[in-house]
Amino acid sequence: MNLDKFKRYPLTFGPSPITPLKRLSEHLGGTVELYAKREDCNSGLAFGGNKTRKLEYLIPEALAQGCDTLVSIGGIQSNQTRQVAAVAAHLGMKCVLVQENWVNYSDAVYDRVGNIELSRILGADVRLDAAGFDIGIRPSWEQAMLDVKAAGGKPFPIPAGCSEHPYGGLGFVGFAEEVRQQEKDLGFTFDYIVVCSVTGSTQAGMVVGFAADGRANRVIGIDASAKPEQTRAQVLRIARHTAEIVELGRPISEQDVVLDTRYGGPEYGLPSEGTLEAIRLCARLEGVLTDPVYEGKSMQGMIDKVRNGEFPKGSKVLYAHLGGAPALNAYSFLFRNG
Ligand code: 5PA
Repeated sequence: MNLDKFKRYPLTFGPSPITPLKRLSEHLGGTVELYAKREDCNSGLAFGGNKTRKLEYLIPEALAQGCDTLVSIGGIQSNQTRQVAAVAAHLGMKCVLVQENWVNYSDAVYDRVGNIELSRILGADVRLDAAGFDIGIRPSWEQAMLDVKAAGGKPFPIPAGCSEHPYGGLGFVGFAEEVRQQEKDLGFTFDYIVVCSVTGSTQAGMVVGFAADGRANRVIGIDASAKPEQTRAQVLRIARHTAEIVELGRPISEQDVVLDTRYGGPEYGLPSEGTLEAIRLCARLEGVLTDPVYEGKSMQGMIDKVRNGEFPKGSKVLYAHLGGAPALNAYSFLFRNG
């Protein structure tokens, strides 16, 4: 496998820390050891998160092409768009963000606080669009690109979650390489890696990265799209493409992609009671915040799997904390009583 041949523009602090989730592990019976890799605090650029790691491999392309405007897309409380806005500011570039109506939720200030507030403060041109949830390529995003060109700018398109970009999977191939290094210092290896999946390139990159040491199917994706067939197909497609460009040396098969579909409901962006319980439990036992759209669902999935005995006794499980806490403000009604 060869990841080093790709240029990487540093936007993160370096390797993100791995910390034990001791009290949560004990609370769940102590039969499984839980750890978290903290992508949620991987950068000083507007709190970072999984997109910041992905963008490290996209930005060299934007610079090489002489682009002056990053154009991206997401829901109103998208973490992706907030991270793109921060990276654009950091690089002295402009930023246009299409924010669609992906979520059937409307706290009074849903389109004012949290991620979208931060993107506006970061100077992005934020455009609200009425279109609903879809992880594919959107007309509104293509229109934004045409607008930048018409105004004499040079846009660099960054698709939803960076996922459809040919280099979208590279960042999380790097995540696996980083984990292998950290395992040497820790003196043990992880049996499972739990990751939230929506647009797919986070899990796809991990599948390829961990395939290099035989752990592809130990990456347990937890679907948060509530459209799992689409997400699964996208993970598989991106993993296959990424495996080819990093020269993994073996094809990625259907069996390499594990996606648990039990926790994505009731819909994308809306938490179930179980998700809210998991958010509170992790916060109160560990002081670690997760959000109702993504990480709360993967936290719920991990906790539920431990409770059901789905991880063999003695397993060491690594929870990939991908960020997302800035969206919590937009869901204040759900937490009005804690
Ligand atoms: C997101 C995505 P993938 O999209 O790579 O599958 O990652 C899922 C994910 N956790 C997990 C957090 C905190 C995320 O933000 N967010 C999107 C966004 O617009 O923010 C791409 C959907």
